[in-house]
Amino acid sequence: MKPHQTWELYTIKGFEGFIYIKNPFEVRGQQEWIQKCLEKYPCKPSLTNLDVHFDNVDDIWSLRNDPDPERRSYIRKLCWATLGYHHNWDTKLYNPNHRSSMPQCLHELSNHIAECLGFVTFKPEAAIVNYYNLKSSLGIHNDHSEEDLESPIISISFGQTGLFLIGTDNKVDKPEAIFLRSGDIVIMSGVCRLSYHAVPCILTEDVCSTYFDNQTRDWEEFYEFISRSRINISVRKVYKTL
Ligand SMILES: O=C(O)CCC(=O)C(=O)O
Repeated sequence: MKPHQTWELYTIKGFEGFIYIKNPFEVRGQQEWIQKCLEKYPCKPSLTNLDVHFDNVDDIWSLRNDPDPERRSYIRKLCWATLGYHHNWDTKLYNPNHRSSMPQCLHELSNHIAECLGFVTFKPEAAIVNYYNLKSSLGIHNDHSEEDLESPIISISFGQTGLFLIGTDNKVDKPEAIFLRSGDIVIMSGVCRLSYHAVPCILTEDVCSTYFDNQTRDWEEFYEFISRSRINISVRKVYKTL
């Protein structure tokens, strides 16, 4: 990442606790994170949406070259992966006994962001990685599953641009809309921690020339994927620390 003294931070009047950081990553940093989100984070011990439908699916990224068309399609069917304490989508609860370890790099990245912004008690305990294709959207919701609602959510976006709507504690107030481009970070803290939000659509932009100018051969396949997709990692502190 770039030195934090150079980060461009923005807030929105009337949306206290909402912080937008315009892409503070170096080009190489973004490439490494995208690579991790595709190669590492959908593998065990993470849970993914594919576990529900298919047995023994792991290393989803390398299956993109599988001779079997069904297995080859898994990467495009990937919608989410959970890391650390696993969010249960049905009960909207976490289970203290149902967790895997948080990847060290993600732990360090989110701690660094939190510290730079003064959230000194933040502890990265759970992450949801969302994978969007160009037709995906995320409906209006707020994140209330965590016991610790005093700690912020740190949300990092890569790849194609998401239109992000941030509202208030009710679904009636008019939301503000911002574009989240590759590398952008959003913090939802304080009053905004429980605000309703949504991603109604994904837009395509030329992410290659803007962000990934030094393409190597190894990177080509990641670029091909990301030119048609968006990835969002949201990191959370789940439990109150005594
Ligand atoms: O994709 C995004 O920017 C938001 C993700 C989100 O709201 C969530 O995972 O709860």
